[in-house]
Amino acid sequence: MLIKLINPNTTTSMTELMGETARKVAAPSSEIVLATSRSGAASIEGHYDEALSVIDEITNGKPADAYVIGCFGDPGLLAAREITASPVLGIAEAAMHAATFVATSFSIVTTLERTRIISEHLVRNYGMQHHCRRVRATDVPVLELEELGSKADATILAECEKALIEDRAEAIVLGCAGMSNLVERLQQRLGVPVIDGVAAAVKVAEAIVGMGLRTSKVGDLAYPLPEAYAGKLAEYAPAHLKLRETSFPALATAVRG
Ligand code: 2AL
Repeated sequence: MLIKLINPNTTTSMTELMGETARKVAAPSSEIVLATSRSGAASIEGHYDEALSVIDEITNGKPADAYVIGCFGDPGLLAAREITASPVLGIAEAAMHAATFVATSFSIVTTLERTRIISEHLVRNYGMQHHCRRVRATDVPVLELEELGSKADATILAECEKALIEDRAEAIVLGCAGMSNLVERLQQRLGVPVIDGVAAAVKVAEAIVGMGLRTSKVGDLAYPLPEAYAGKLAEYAPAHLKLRETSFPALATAVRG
């Protein structure tokens, strides 16, 4: 099974970090292909940075059996689901669902205050209000997570500890793909499940593909209508995109991967 893990920001070191996490948890029969956005922001920390950040990488290269969007804002998730029938997983959605399988409540620990607000929107969009106790910002910028010797790890640990005490959270969801290497250490220190969305999305992708499921093309996730696009975005007109195949593979083929 081919799973394409897309880092929607342009920082290749973060893609490598996510790749390590993904390959650690992937089934032996899964091949993880990494992609870094070729245009856009070095880190995604707001709505503007999110726009169109993943479309190029969904339509570029060999079609995959599933795609994972490796950014906690789940940028472009529904747009991506429109332009391919292969399942597309966002790491925030996957992480929140995974958390509900191992705890009745969780808190999200993320990066900046503005990202905290975006995560709150996602909690509501995904119907997770009953499970998510609180979204907590650490004021750690995304790229600081990569800096050796920064205080980022200690700050995140301290915020997770507050979540357990003040929110009475039973699990922690990490609110940035750049935190995926912290899971084991945090879990040991905190003694509760710590969920990283990259790992969660890869495993959910394997499960969904293994069940022979594809994105529904009968409603709002149908392929985009052939609208005319003008100006700088003309090359993104649906007519110019390489839309991916529509067929539903037999279950046996999907499982064989
Ligand atoms: C992220 C993330 O996961 N990657 C990125 O560039 N920004 N999310 C975040 N919550 O800060």
